This record gives sequence, C-alpha cells and structure tokens, in this order.
Amino acid sequence: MSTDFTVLVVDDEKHNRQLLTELLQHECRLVLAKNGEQALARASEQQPDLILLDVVMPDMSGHAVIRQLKEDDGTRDIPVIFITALDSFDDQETGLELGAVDYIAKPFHPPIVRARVRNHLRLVEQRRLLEQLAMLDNLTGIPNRRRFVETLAQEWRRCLRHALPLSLIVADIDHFKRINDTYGHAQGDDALRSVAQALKWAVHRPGDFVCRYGGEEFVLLLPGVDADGAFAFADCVRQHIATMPLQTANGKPLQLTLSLGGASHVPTVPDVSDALFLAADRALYDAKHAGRNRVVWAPPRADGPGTRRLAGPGAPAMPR
Ligand code: GH3
Ligand code: MG
Repeated sequence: MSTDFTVLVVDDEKHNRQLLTELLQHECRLVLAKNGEQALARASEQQPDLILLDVVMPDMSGHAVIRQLKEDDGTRDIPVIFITALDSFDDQETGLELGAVDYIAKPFHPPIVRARVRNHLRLVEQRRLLEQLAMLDNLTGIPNRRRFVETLAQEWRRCLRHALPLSLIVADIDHFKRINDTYGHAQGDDALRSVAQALKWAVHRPGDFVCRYGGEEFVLLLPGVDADGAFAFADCVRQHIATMPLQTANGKPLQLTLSLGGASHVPTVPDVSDALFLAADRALYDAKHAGRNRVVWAPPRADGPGTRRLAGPGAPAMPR
C-alpha cells in the first residue's frame, strides 16, 4: 500500500494512538488528533484519505465529530471508520447510519485493523482513478470540459489571491466538417488527436492547461499571462497548427487551421465570472467571420471596442 495516503487517527487515549501508529506507520502517512476539535481542524486542513475515529471521547463524541464532517463540503466525502469499545448492534447501527463506512471494536486485533484500513484505502485509490478518468476526454486523452470547469475555478482563485491576469483561449478547427466529409470520420478522429497532442505540447508551463471542450473546440488557460503574452502565444499555436502536416490514409498529407479567440481578466471576485469565457468565445466568432485561421483578442473590459487585436494571414495591423 502506498504511503501517498494519509490517515487521520482520532483517539483521546495516548496509548491507543501509539498502538495504531505502530500498526499503520508502514501503510500510510499518519496524522493524529486527541479530541474532536483537533480532528475537525486536521480533517479540513490535511484532507486525509481515511479517518479512524474513536466514539467515546470527552468534550465531543465521535458521533458529534462525524456529524460535523458530513455537514462540511470539504470533508463530507472522507471515509470514516469508527474504532471503539462500544460494540453493541445499536452502537454499530448508529455509527453506520451517521455515515461511517466501517466499524472496528476495541480491543482491536491488529491484523484485522490493518486489513480493514488496507481495504478502504484500496477503495479510495479506485475512486480516485475513476475520478481522474471521468475528467479525461475519451478520444484524445487530454482533459475534458468537466476538468476545465474545475481548473478554471482553481486558477481563477489563485489569480485573485495574487492579483494576476488570467488568459483564456477558445480554439476551433476550421471547416472540420469538410475533413469528415472528405476523408471519413476515422480520419477526422485522428486529426482531433493530432491537434490535441500539438496543443498539449504547446502548453508546457506549470499552471497552463488545455482541454477538449467539445467537438472540434479546445480551451486553453494561461494563468499569470497578460493579454499581450497570451495573444502572442495564441498566434504561435495558430502558426504551428497551420504548418503541421497530418498524415491521411490515402498518403496525401492534410493541412488544418485553427481560429482562436482570447480574453484576459484580472479576477476581482471569488466566483468565476462567465464574462471571461463569453468574451473569448465572442472573439472566436469574430475570428471565424474575419476569414478563419486567425486570432482575435477581446478588448480589455475598461477600454471597450476599438482595441480589438487580430493576427492571421492578411490581417490588418490593429490599433493597440
Ligand atoms: P467552422 O470553420 O465554422 O468551425 O466550420 P466546421 O466545419 O469546423 O464547424 P461545424 O460546426 O459546421 O462542424 C463541426 C464538425 O465537427 C461536425 C461534427 O460532426 C464534427 N465533429 C464533432 N466531434 C467530432 C468527433 O469526435 N469526431 C469527428 N470525426 N468529428 C467530430
Ligand atoms: Mg469548426
């Protein structure tokens, strides 16, 4: 079992905490708490993968602790095993009804405690794996729209904390329908995979992110990058895709282009504003209408129209 896992052991008796530490120290990283208050604080700070919770403790009982854990969005999903001397059926029933995943009676039999902890950590591992898979796009293997929503919220908050700009680019393959119609759907799928890989390769700074938003549309996030930097980056991506030959089944290389719309905001409120995505999407719409294979950047919010920038073949130099 991997020591990547963190288990919070909550017991008011030092002897029990020591016993469980000896028993589990090679299975996982251990965090200890000696009362309910400490348990709640450590659960929320350390986000353990599993909690072993004593029921009978002075001040706050294990039942009161689990109730509070289940009321808090940040700790609700952490599995809890009650570990206690109260082992009547009624006690077990109460514990399980409060949301515990298992129940271990004291005095505990060490191999059973270890085996149960291992089993529950294995379930945690499987759940994590499923969660990761659910965040990936089936066809291209890059993150999907669900993951994007989560990442946008995280990066938005990070940029808010550090007063940094957040740039968002929406990229859409031009005339993609023609590729499906001309070469077939399987070739279209291959083209989507190649574009996804090229975009993944392009975003290499920590914090940079790319996802397949849907169909032939991709979204890139560049935290800490202002409009100038992100605009230049988007145009590099455009040029790279426009010169990247894709192999086809009939041997004739195929060329694709992207239209890209971008916007940059410095977040000022904790909740993600739709305005960032909408501004980038609107700019993408303009890039399509301006002839495709180009980048259009949304005007800064305060400046209004007239400062829109555009890059692409034959694009006029736009006022800055
Ligand atoms: P535009 O330049 O205006 O974006 O034109 P377009 O042809 O790219 O856009 P349109 O919305 O008309 O067509 C998108 C096409 O993308 C139609 C759809 O069948 C295809 N598509 C969406 N998802 C997939 C996919 O997973 N695989 C394949 N092969 N095609 C897909
Ligand atoms: Mg398209």
